[in-house]
Amino acid sequence: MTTLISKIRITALLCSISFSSLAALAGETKDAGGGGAMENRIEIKDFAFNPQTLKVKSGEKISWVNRDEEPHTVVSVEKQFKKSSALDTDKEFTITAGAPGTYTYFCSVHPKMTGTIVIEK
Ligand SMILES: [Cu+2]
Repeated sequence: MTTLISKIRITALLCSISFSSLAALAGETKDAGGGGAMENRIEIKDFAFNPQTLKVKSGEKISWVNRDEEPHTVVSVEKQFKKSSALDTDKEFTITAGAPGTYTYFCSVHPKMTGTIVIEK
């Protein structure tokens, strides 16, 4: 019984650690070290996706984060990945890069906002 409780405690501790390192990562770009899956981040700011074109390898994660006061969405033009819900300020949307190819996407609230993901093997 005591071991179970200490396991739970350790898990809770680990969770809080990974949460704080995530928070630390949020303010930085890549190169934070620590290993793990590389995260490719696209910032949505001033009604634009930045970077406009992102190259990733299949299997990597891609996250969008909205830095505008307006809600935005991420929708694949050819429905190649699940669309996001409306992202409020500082909300994130993450997908895992699938089959190699070029994926264009847009914001369904502001269809002039477009971006491209190039997935390589
Ligand atoms: Cu938008």
